[in-house]
Amino acid sequence: MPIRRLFCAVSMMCGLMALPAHAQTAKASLKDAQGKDVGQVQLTQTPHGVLLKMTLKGAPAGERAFHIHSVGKCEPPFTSAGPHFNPASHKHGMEAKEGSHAGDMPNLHIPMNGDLVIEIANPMISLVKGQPNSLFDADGSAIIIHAGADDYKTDPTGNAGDRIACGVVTE
Ligand SMILES: [Cu+2]
Repeated sequence: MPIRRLFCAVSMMCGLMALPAHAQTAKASLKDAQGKDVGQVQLTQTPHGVLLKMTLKGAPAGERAFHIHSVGKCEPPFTSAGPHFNPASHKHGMEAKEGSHAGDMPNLHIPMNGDLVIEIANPMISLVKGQPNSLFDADGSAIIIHAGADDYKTDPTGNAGDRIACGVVTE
């Protein structure tokens, strides 16, 4: 359609026009192994991946790994959530040449009072069902916080230690 093409050429509106009327969203409620609420994550689909906004309250202070894992099941000690979300079968870690997993994200630095709000864009994941990198695949997905920091290179775990909080990604 030539008119639309011309519109695209002269205006940023072209990309916006391709978006659905309502941006797709998802959420996850994080709980620790005792079932205590630790925080909430809001996920919003963008044209360039997914924006995650996480609000932690009373979380354990320290430097901690923050990942998306491949199974939407959070039964303590949260091994039920499976390995990192990795639909492209890459190696772990943003420092790995053959990396990284779609579920790899930067470490959290939780302050002494345990309260933290962060926003992070993950360009490697999608909320759109049917996409190869969709969090809503057959077995779902979960967001995990670990006891230790991710070293950004040890395959496949980042040497991040135990899983201390988990939240299933839901619509
Ligand atoms: Cu993890």
